[in-house]
Amino acid sequence: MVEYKFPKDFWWGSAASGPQTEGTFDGDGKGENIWDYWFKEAPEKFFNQVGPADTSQVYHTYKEDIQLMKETGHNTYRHSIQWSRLFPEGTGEVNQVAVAYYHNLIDELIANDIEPFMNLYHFDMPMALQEKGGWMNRETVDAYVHFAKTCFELFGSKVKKWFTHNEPIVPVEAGYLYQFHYPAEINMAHAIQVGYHEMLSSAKAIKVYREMNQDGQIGIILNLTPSYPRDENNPEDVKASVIADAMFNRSFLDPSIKGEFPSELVEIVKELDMMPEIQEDDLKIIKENTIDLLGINYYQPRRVKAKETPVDHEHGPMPDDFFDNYEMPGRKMNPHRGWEIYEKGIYDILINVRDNYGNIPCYISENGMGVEGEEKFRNAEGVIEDDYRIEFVSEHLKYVHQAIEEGANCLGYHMWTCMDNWSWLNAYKNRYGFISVELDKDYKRSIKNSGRWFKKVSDNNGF
Ligand code: BGP
Repeated sequence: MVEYKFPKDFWWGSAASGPQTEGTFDGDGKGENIWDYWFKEAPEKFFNQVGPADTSQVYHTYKEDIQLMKETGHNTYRHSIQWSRLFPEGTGEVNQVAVAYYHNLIDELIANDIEPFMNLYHFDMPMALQEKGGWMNRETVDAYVHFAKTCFELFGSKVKKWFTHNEPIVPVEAGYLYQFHYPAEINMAHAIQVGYHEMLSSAKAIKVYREMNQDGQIGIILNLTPSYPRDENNPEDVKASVIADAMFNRSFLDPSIKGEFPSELVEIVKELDMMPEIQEDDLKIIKENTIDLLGINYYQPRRVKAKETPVDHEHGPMPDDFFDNYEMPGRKMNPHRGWEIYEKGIYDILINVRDNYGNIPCYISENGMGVEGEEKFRNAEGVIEDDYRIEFVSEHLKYVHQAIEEGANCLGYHMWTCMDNWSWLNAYKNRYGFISVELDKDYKRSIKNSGRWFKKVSDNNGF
């Protein structure tokens, strides 16, 4: 019996990105991006020294992989177009081999009744642009808009769901505050400028998309970390959680949907004297070009308490000058990734979007559980028995279902991810896929228990 039935035409599938799955760093004319470069310069930073060229090789195996997507119940799939594959230098000449590749991928998905969702930026700055400052440099916004326009021209007749960015807060915090993306700076003023340029680039790409009269939807994918205060009755804790929410969620959520940055955040940035460079018309462009569709990535909540001991950071201000993270006693953790598992967070996000963001169409664009050492769960038939992942997904889906019952406009669920893939500095450490990929066995694929389970969920439109 199907106890949790989802609305008709619900999107079932998974998400991945070009740089994490395709492999072949310089194959077929692909240019270098920041990951290819960083791995070359500092391989010791990457878990087991596995680099981005050595990932699931989907570039070569996409046809077989799409059959596996069918076997795991996908009716939709998100990928990203690698900027440095299409434009090896970030701008200039288009790589025609890449054009053919993405056409083939998209055609193969459509031929198999899997709707392609395409994202434009998934942390993969072409190195030629990074050398000129990357997102710090306003010219990168123009180069990005040109890249976006080229993608709409080339693939817009086939792809009807576009996303400007995946998790734009991540290049901000990882690249300019916490050093887990290149250029690994610690500089709050740069972080703010980078975030501003990303947001501007998103609005400008949306403007171009609408001017081209494309008949699809365009949105953005945000990783939302609902902020919970240690003590709801302590005004200082509540204030800390409001600030954390403004910094890490509303910084992109508000301008993407309401066309305006949150006033709490603007006040803080002004007090820090770190206002980004804003040109005439920028704010008008952001105001007028909001999204049609919101992708929500949800992994973990943020628990926050009032700042107790101020820290004098060597490199100037940091977000944690404004709040402390709080390790709530008894919280459930994913021991492999060190992230809290709090299933109700997904419901709280959907209800927040329903109540405070006009109930804009949205879907869960990533949710998943990274596990280290999954080989030990492989049974005699060669199948990984990842029942913990089935539990993780089903417990989250129950809350998605509840939110929909209560009126949330949630249209689908994509798990992170389809094939086990390469994940930035963590490389191949944590496995997330419905399908296992064995690097040392010539990238052999096998569907895990969770993939078989998901097929039934998709077929029944519920579970
Ligand atoms: C999200 C990213 C993905 C993926 C995932 C898992 O934030 O959009 O690209 O990496 O997180 O992250 P990790 O592999 O670091 O655990």
